Amino acid sequence: MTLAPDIAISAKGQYDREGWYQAPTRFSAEDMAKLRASVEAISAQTRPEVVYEKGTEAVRAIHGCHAFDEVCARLVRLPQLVRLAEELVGGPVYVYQFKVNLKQPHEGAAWPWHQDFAFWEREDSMLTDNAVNIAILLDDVHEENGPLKVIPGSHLLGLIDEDTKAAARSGDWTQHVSADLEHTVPATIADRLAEEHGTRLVVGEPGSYYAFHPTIVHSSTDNRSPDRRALLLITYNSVSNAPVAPARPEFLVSRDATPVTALEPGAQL
Ligand code: 6CS
Ligand code: FE
Repeated sequence: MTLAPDIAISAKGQYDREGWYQAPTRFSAEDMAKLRASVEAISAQTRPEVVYEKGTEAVRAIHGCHAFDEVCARLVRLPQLVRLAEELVGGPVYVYQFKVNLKQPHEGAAWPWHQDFAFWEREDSMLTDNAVNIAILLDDVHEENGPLKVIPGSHLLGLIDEDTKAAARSGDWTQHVSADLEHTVPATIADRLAEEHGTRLVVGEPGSYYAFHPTIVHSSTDNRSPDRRALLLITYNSVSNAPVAPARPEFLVSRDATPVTALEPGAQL
């Protein structure tokens, strides 16, 4: 049964109401193969943008790839992503942050309950949460390989976290991308919110992509399966919301707030 056009749920309508939205289309297998090849090549390099799971050589995440890899540089300009970000943010956007969270088979560690905006407000002095995360599934994501879990509607609650941690900030960016995060939502609060609002798993076939809000409460578990769960995340920020003087490394916080110009319609990677 197809929804009559007048009751089709708009991306903006669902995103504003629930804090997340799944795009109706998927990237092609060819595009995914190109992205995975770039991720493999970058993961093999020794450079600050590549971080590892604690005490292991398993890559946890790679950062800022759009600034030095040409496939990633094209990806952030694809019209289907730029136009979606512009619609959800309500105006011109730039790439604030780019990362791939690898969540390796058996070794990929959890991401505790948190809100991304807590990091961007407290560590980068971002003024508002008028930004959007676009998450592209590079692998098949299912219930067993540590999918991202979001709490719909929690983006409307402002920042909820252990302010004692905020009071004693480390100033160490590695505490913002490890399994032992500096700014978290206490599990007791997250569990109560999950009871009240329900949860949504970000699962799907490779090439599926979602948008989720910077303030939505989310987490993911350890990956105890043999299947990798690589998630590519592009954060588009409103050009009017660029932090004045971010201190963290540029591969975590872009200094270039020039609006992204989309490639021609139908552009491929
Ligand atoms: O600190 C940051 O910018 C990153 N850390 C987390 C846990 N989520 C937001 C962002 O990717
Ligand atoms: Fe996050």
